[in-house]
Amino acid sequence: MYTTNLNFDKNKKESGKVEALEGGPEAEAFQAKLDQDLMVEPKDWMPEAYRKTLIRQISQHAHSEVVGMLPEGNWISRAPTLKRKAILLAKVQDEGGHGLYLYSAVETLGVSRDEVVALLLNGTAKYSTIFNYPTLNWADIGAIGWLVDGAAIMNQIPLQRCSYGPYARAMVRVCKEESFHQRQGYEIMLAMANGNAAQKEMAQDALNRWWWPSLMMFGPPDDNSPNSAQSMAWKIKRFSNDELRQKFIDVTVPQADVLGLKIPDPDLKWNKKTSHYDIGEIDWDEFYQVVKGNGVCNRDRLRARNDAHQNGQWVRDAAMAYDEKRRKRAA
Ligand code: BYC
Repeated sequence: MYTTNLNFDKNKKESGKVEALEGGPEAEAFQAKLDQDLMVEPKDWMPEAYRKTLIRQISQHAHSEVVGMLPEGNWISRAPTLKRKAILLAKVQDEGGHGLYLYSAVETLGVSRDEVVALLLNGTAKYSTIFNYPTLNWADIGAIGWLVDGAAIMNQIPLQRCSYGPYARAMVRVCKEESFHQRQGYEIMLAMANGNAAQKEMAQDALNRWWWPSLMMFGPPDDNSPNSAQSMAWKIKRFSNDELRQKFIDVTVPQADVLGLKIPDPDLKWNKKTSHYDIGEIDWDEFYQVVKGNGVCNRDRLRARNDAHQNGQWVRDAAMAYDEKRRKRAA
């Protein structure tokens, strides 16, 4: 799908070419593309800060997909029926696939997948806070599909129009799959909310625990979001964190009503003037604690990824050995 290891930035240095000066013809061509809503492609000139921002966001997005396999993977062997198990297995595999498209997209920016994965494994790179919360029971799997994938879609649909071509194109397929994921989660919630009293209570408890962390997925409030202004000017982000959070709240509250479940927010109310729901205070201290690595599962998640990386070393070695053999034969 994508070319990998283009290393165009390094090539530029090697061939002695210098970056276009601010306001030079290459910078003007870049800006003209943005103004016309055209996509910037890997071989196009781009400001170094634009490239770095994309590497940061796309690699963190990829890490989130891969780390995001862990909380749900925890329930594959304990899904209540064979059908549920098969569906969950497919969903978790999809998330791994999303990670692969995104790592490929990030490689078009001149960094290798090894480099960005190393930053995840040593705890330097971020991934979504939501995956540092534990999945305690089956209802949590419903809540993740409904709320976490629901929030992810809300954020990712506009990313299909992001100014960087490989990222935007990766999002098209990701969004289609996320839409199935959201429905499978909602359907689990529907079954539990319409089940016996204990099942309904489990569904409510899962909503209580996942609601606020899901709202935090959209990132800090706009007035505390250092990257937003520039990312929006570059058309990487098409909506602000608060705008997307509000859209998510507005579509999700009626879905909770259909389930007969209560959103755990005493201040939640419909605002006739704005035609949006108002909500209570989000606990941003909790968000920053989880970002800093102090969430319930941060350490477990990093340990699991590091173990998987080490245990997979023989696969990478075998692939390299096979490639070497093939090259020799071809030569
Ligand atoms: N968690 O200036 P801001 C999925 C960081 S996975 C952790 O607003 P930006 C799924 C942020 O990185 C879907 N960190 O940043 C998978 C920044 O720190 P740095 C995941 C967060 O980038 C499996 C700082 O806070 N989706 O769907 O303009 C199973 C300041 O924030 C978070 C994506 O990754 C957070 N929640 O906006 C099920 C979407 N929020 O990097 C489901 C792609 C903020 O400066 N990413 N931070 O050190 C984005 O759209 C944007 O990066 C964000 C943040 C809206 C998340």
